[in-house]
Amino acid sequence: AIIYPEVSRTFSEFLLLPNLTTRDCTPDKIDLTTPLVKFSKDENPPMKLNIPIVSAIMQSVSNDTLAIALARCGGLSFIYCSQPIESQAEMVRKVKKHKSGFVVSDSNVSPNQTLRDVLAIKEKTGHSTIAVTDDGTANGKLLGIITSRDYRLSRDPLDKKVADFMTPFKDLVVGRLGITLSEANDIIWENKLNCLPIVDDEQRLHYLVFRKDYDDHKANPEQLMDSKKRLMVGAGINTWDYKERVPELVKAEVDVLCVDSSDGFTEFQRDTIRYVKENFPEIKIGGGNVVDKEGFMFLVESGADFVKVGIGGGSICITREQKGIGRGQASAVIEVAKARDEYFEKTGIYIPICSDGGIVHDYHIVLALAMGADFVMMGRYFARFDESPTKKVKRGNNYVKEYWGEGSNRARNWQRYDLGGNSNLKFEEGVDSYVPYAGKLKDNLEVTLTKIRATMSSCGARNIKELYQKARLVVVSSTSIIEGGAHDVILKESDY
Ligand code: MZP
Repeated sequence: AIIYPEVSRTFSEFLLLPNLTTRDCTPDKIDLTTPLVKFSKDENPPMKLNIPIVSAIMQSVSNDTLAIALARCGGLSFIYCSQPIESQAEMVRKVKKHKSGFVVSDSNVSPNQTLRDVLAIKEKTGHSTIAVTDDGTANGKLLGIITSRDYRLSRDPLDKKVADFMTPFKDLVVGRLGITLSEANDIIWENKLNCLPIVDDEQRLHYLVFRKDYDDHKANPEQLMDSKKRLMVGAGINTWDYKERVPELVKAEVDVLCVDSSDGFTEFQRDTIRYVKENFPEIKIGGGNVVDKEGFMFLVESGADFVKVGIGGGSICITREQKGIGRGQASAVIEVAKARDEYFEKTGIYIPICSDGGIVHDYHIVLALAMGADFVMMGRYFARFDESPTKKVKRGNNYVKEYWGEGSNRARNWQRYDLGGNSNLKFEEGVDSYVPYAGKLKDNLEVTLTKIRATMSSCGARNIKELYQKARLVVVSSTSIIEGGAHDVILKESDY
């Protein structure tokens, strides 16, 4: 055997040292965009994430609801593949129905006009417009407007008029608002939306009208329908039914695939990636998981567009206990990132890497990025939110949500039924557990992103690339970890 002298380390064993924070590096100026897939040094990455965060390919994490919520915040979900092909494809389709931005307008409002001007014009001319929200509900994000000089408010039933007007745009969802006029006004002013409410004769609010992009002023609505932007979604695939699964996911318009396996250094994985590359060359596919240079190079040579790193670090994972296979997540990321940089140096091709599993504290995300990850994948983090697919239950005085590993018998059960009850369950590599319920994804993610930006600001890094270059990491002793938390004080109960 080869015995490596280096100790295998986890995130919690490291801290970042602060660098000079310059005025142009305050948290509000930090850019978190990151490449998702392979690109060469002379081109821009063909797919990027606005935030370096994706959700795990797990039954208890990534369904369509969570995927929509995360994509709206700039991240990406990989819909789980431990389900029948048709139901996974249906989840992908549901995410793809949502628009991420849309403006259709032939209104005669000029770029500098304000909401007040718009309201005045509306008053004078009777021009009307219809707002589009991304999910057709009042909670959805306002996306764009449709205006028409011919469409005027009248005493006719508004819905009929709107329905008629909408016919050529039936792909769009019109936001029916379940909120009051004053709530709508709050939203308008808070978000500085150039937007006007459409009310009926009894001042009941029907639609919000808003205009996002004045540059599209003269655009032809049909053309704008070609340029429609939709939410991005990924999907996991496995190494045994990919020839049936991938074509269905492609038909459902999936944006990116990832082979879901705890050990990606296998011929099965290579065959899966090659099949996708040969049959669907336009589809991007990630491989994994690996923990060293050898595994990384194997997947790169197999054609992977990104590589996922990590074995045994997941919160629900017992692979290390069951099989004795794995590596501390920090050591794995550091080695694979070095291999990625060497490969880039040699070939000019950059293969993004994803640190998968083992993120416990928000600052671990920054550590993973500083160590060279392009983005992180998380399961436990997302399982806690309203949008995750699992049950919320009360335990004692607290609410918790269920969270189980893909290697647990609970997750694998679907195969037994799907394959006619023939497959035997092997030993378990994952556990079935609870995580503390934490509320809405958006609220929690906003806090996490604020913390990430604050840490990067302290490191003097305005973007992730600068973080790689500038971050200074130290290994901490076990006693300094204790020093890092509140210590030697009696904590008061928080009352706010
Ligand atoms: P975490 O964010 O909960 O720490 O880890 C999530 C990751 O754990 C997943 O993305 C996946 O790589 C891994 N995972 C999922 N199920 C199992 C298992 O049952 C597992 N062993 O290790």
